[in-house]
Amino acid sequence: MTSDTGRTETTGIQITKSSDNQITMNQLITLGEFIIDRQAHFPYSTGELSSLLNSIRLAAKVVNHEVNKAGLVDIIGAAENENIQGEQQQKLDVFANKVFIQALINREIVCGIASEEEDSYINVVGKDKGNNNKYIVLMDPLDGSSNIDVNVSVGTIFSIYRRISPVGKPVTEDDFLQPGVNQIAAGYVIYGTSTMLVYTTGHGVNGFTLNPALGVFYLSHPDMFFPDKGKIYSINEGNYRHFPKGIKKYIKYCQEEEGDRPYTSRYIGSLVSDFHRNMIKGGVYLYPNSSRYPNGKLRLLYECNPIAFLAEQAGGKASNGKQRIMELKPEELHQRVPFYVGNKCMVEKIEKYIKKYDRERT
Ligand code: P6P
Repeated sequence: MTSDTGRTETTGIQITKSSDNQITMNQLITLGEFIIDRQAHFPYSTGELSSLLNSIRLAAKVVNHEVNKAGLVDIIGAAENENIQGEQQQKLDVFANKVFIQALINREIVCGIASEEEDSYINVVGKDKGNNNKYIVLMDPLDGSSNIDVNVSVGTIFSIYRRISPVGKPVTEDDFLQPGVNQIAAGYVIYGTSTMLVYTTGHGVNGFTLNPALGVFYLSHPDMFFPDKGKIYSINEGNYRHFPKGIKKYIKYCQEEEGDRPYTSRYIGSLVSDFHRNMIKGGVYLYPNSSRYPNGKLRLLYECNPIAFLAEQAGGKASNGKQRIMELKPEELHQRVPFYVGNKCMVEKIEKYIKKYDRERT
């Protein structure tokens, strides 16, 4: 069937008609084909990274199926327990965590896994009790899950490193406490009006949209890049009174009538959704430190570092207000940091305000 736009809904072949009625056929690329095609970027790759990304692709489809029908079955709502963050675990949180862990273990391609929903990291032992795999994965299996009950989009965030401890031995905490600059790949799945998988391996950012009828992700957003300027700021202004003075001053700057301002305030309360919109439309996401979260709320290892990798690959910037996020040396698995990510010029403006007003306080 060919719709008006010329895109066939079954084979993924896109047929477009030019003004002089020339027909051009562009084969829509599936995520699987793209991963194989880009494997060439890793000359020494044994295909393990491709297999790892494919296991994430599979898990994303399984979680998407549940997220999309959460309103119909008793999987919405809070699970009985809390995670290490002291946050009420939503049933879908627990489900998504299990699905991603199982998908990664089944493929026997990782040696370790860390998750927001797990108190400590998981040492993955292969069938032969050894484990010669070299990759570890850190993830937030379902970020923004408090939004599930109100049908607001949520996401999965993942970050991939090579282990630094000896192959064949159990993984160590140091394998997980690597700075973000060591990431091999990072990405997110956004379960929104459509489900997308967006990832980078250090060669740009590419977005794939799921065709739910076929269960296939197609390349829909090649080479994603921040617009030159951004006019959106995303922050929970309900915490205004707790913010550092520099952030209060930046918020007022965004609201002033001057030049291309006032900016637009957009805050979904789901990092993946706010970041995804800002990367496409231009904007900045802020989660400052505050009296409630003295070190910020977002977790360095499996929220800030992967999003920072994507942001930098898309021409943006990610900072804790003073330093590049990806150069921070992690101290512990669930470490929180202040987080500012988006258009480079917007993040740099925030850093200037923080520097100016921090100095005034001292
Ligand atoms: P607040 C979700 O819990 C999350 O980690 C991010 O996805 C989101 O941006 C932020 O916290 C929302 O936090 O305090 O504004 O509700």
